[in-house]
Parts: sequence; structure tokens; C-alpha cells
Amino acid sequence: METSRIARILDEMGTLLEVQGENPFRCRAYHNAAQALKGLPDNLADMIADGSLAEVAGIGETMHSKIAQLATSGELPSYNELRRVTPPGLVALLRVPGLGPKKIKTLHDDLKIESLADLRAAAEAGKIAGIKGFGSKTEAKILEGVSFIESVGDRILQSTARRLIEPILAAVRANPDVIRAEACGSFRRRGETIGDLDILFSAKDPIPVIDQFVKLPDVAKVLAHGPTKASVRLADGVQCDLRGVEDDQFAFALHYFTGSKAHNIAMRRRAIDRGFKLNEYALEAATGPIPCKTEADLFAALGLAMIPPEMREDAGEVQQAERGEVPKLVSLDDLKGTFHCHSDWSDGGATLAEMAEAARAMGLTYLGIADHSRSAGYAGGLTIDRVRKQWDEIDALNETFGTSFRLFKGTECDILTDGSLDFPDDILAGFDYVVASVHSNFGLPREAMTARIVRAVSHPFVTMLGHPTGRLLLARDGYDVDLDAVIEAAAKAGTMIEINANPHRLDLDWVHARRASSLGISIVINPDAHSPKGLTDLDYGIGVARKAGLTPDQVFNTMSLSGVIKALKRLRDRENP
Ligand code: DGT
Ligand code: CA
Ligand code: CA
Ligand code: ZN
Repeated sequence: METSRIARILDEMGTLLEVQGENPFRCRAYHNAAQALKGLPDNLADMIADGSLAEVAGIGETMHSKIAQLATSGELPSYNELRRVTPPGLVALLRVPGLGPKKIKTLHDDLKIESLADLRAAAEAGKIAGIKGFGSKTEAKILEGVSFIESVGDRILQSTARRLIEPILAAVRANPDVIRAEACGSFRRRGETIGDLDILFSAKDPIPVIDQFVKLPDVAKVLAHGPTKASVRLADGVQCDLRGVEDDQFAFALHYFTGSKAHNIAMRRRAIDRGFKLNEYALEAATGPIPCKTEADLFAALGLAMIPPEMREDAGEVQQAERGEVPKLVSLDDLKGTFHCHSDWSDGGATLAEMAEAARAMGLTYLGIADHSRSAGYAGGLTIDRVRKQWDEIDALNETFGTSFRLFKGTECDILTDGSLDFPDDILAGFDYVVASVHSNFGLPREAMTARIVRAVSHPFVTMLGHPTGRLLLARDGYDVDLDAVIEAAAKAGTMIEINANPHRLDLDWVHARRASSLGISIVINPDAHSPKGLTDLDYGIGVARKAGLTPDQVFNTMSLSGVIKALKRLRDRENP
């Protein structure tokens, strides 16, 4: 069993024990061991064999034997037992904002609450407010949280989907019977969140491939198992659908199962208008079937340019393809650098030098640092004095880079409640660029929130707006704001807007990124990285930009280092008439 999988099981055991009310030290032991495993190099088997694993900080003797058992047999009876005795709905309660294991245990003990439905019923009946440590405010918040979770259903983040689907897709592709295999559905379209995973393959005989699939280690339950398709529930609770076709059907099936449903309907209508019939297996003309090896062939047969999967949302892409106007979408390789990254000067986990090194290793030629501003006490915001010291360190580092790479001095400056900024102008003027973000008073009424952000994006020293709505996918709605008014104000002021590429945020979303770009706003794809690894989130931002139909010239950080230096200077001159 892979190390990362063992770590997840130990984490889950820790959580299960917590909601069971187990002694906190025992629970922590599991979480700590999981954490320690994640940081290990990839030779777990050797470390078990020579006993060195037991010496790793965070892994004691007990954990060592559990890990060894999982690694060798893939099974751990105490894990299975724990899952058996914990009501499955109990862990789901952890998703409710403000409900930790301790509160969940209390609710379970006092009110027999074992599921979100139980929780809703108890809150609606006013039973929760009376429990010690809760109160009516908490009760109202819980109710709000339950409604939100119910509205998002069982969807998962793109990052979770990627982690789950990659090993499965690799296993399917590794099967010698498989000719081609692709992920389909919302995952391939790079949807904001993913409902279930879809995989398509072609083979002469699909049966052995399907048989192998339902036995993969990640499969917890087989929901359906037929000769050409199967559906399973993975250990994480996510559903995965697999379908097999013959290779001459592959292009049609790939297109169909990629969706979206609305795009498929538009395509089928177009086929009918031209006297064809289109379904998931074939394109039929009156004279017989039209063979297509690839999706591009299929689009061409219908008189269309190839439409990239990300754009297939029935948002005008078929008409664009008809006119031959499908944009040449931006890709990860086009990015020359990025902005809005944190270091250990505020709440990041790595030094400036480590962040720069990671960016260089990815082939980037500049990196914008943007640690938090002074009011952001919760996130280690910098005082003016610390800002000046950081500038010195950045200058010194830039000396060592020569002309091949550059760290930009920036700040993620809090937008205060009245829309003013968290640093005075003379300090703001000293940065190469300023990201302005809302981090407080999320509950302002719509009008006040809109005025607040409009004022900030109109400020002459603000270079770009950070995570414009503050939403956290599957966890929290954005604040109430008239985003169109904000976008118009940014366009007027010449202020950029970021696509925050953190998979929890994706903020701007693709619909508004398209709109902002159409008004001439320069879009900047920022990872909001708090560690070197966080820089790889840039790819999720590329997904949003591609869904928005953006080309490289519409994205600021596709510009070369020398171009960016000039552009940032020009923006500041705009700002200092
Ligand atoms: P999800 O899973 O909710 O994130 O979204 P999708 O798009 O992955 O949806 P899913 O898994 O139900 O189906 C995969 C694709 O199969 C979908 O994007 C389009 C196609 N499809 C499914 N059902 C229908 C249907 O009733 N009509 C048409 N035209 N296409 C369908
Ligand atoms: Ca799906
Ligand atoms: Ca599906
Ligand atoms: Zn932020």
C-alpha cells in the first residue's frame, strides 16, 4: 500500500477516535503519525524492514506496527472495526463549520445525533441551544452550515478528484488489453467541483479491464458491474464510473461522456440540423456511419473547429467553433511568473529564498511576494518596520539572481471595512505591486461591501484585487457583493483582478473572469501559495482561465520579466501623476 494512502487511513482513524470521544492524546498519535508519514522520502518498505521507521519523530512503536501491517497486508483489523462501530453520518458532521469532534461527541451523547439530518431536526426544534457550550447563536450557525452542506451535496474539489483519479487511470492504462483511456466528465472539463469520476477506455475485450477495475485497492464497494461498464464507490465515498468501448467508438464516447450535458444537447441538435444522427457511439449520415478517430475529427465532420474540453459548457462555444473563432487557450507553459505568494515572514511555511528556488525550479522567471499587512494579526501581518526589513532581504536576494530571475516586493494588503488600505500611501508606494484583499467583516451588507471593494480597486496604488468574493468551495459562500460593479470599477481604474488558483477558492470564477477580460481587465493567475508545493496550484488557475476562454495575451503573468517590470512601473506612474 502506498505511503500517502496509509497516512490517510491513520488520519481517518484519528478522526474516528475523536468523534468516539477517545482520549485526545491517543487521537493525536494517529494524526501525528500521518503527518510524519507525509514528510518521509519514498522508501517506506526499507524503513520498515530495517526498523528505522520507529525512530522517526511522531511514529512510536504502536504506530510502527500498524503502519507495517498496512504496508504489507493492506489491511488493519482495528481500522475496519473502528469504521464498523462509528455511525457513518457522524464523520460528516465534521464538515459543519464550528463543529469539532468534541461538540459532535456531546451532540451524539446528549441528543443521539448521528447524521446531518438528525442535526438539522434538532436545531430546528431548538434543542441544541439548551446544551451546555452551545447557545442560540451557535444553533443558528449550525443550521446555516447544514443548509450549505446540503446544497453542495457530495461534491469534491478538483484537487481531491485529481488525487483519486490519477492512480485509477494509470492502472487502467497499464492494463495490456487497453488501447486508449481518458478521464471524462466534469474532471476533464475542469469543473469547479466534481460530482463523480468518469473514465472511458477502448479495448477489443472490455471484460478483463472491468474485472481488474472493480478489484482495485481504492474500491470500497461495487455498485454495478456489467460487461462494458462498472460503477464503484471509492474508500473516500466518491463514486467512479468506468466504461469500455471499441476503439472506433472511442472519439464519440469520449466526446459524449466529457459533456457537459448541455453541450451534448447543442451538438446533437447541430447534427440533426445537418441531417446526421449523433449518439455516444457513432455519427451517422444518411449514407452510413462517418468514422472519426479523434474528437477533432468529430467536430470537423460537423463543420466545427476543435472545442477544448474546458469550454464545453454550452456557453457560446459551438457558435464560436462554427465561425472558426475558438481562442488559442492559455496553458501552464505560458506562465512566466506569478504573484500573491506568502513566505514565513507572515503565515507561509518557507523562506523567501526557498520560495524563489521553487519558482525557479518550475521554470518561472519572477515571483511576487505578498505577505499579509499589519492588521492581519491572525496571519502574522507585517508591521511597517518588518516590511522595510523584508525589502532589504528581497533586494539582497535579487542581487544574487542577476537578470535571470526576480522577486517582486509586494503585499497582500487588507481592505479595511471602509475600503481604505491597511498601509499608508508612502509605504504602498515602496512596493513593486499591491494585492488588495478582504479578510475581515465578511458580513457587511451588499451595498457597503460593494462600496468597500470599489473604493479599494480605485485606489491608485492597488495593482490587483485578491480573491474577489472570498468564497471557499464546498465550505463557505462568498461575501455578498455586486461583483459586476467591482469589475467595472477595476476596468475603469486599470486595476487587475486575480484568478486565485487555490483549489479551495478558484476566485474569480470562469464566468466572471471572462466578463472581466472582455472589459479589458488584465487577469493575473496567482497561486496564493503558502509553501513551495502551493505553487503547483497554478494549474488549477489555468483551468479557470481556459474555461473562461482566455488567450495568453489576456493573462498578465504570461509576460516576460522585462515586460512585467515595465508594466508595473507604468502602473505606478499612472498612480503618481
Ligand atoms: P458531475 O459528475 O456532476 O461533476 O458532472 P458530469 O458532467 O461529470 O456529469 P456525469 O458524471 O453525470 O456524466 C458525465 C457526462 O455524460 C456528462 O457530462 C454528459 C454525459 N451525460 C450524462 N447524462 C446525460 C444525458 O442525460 N444526456 C446527455 N446528452 N449527456 C449526458
Ligand atoms: Ca462526473
Ligand atoms: Ca458519472
Ligand atoms: Zn488572502
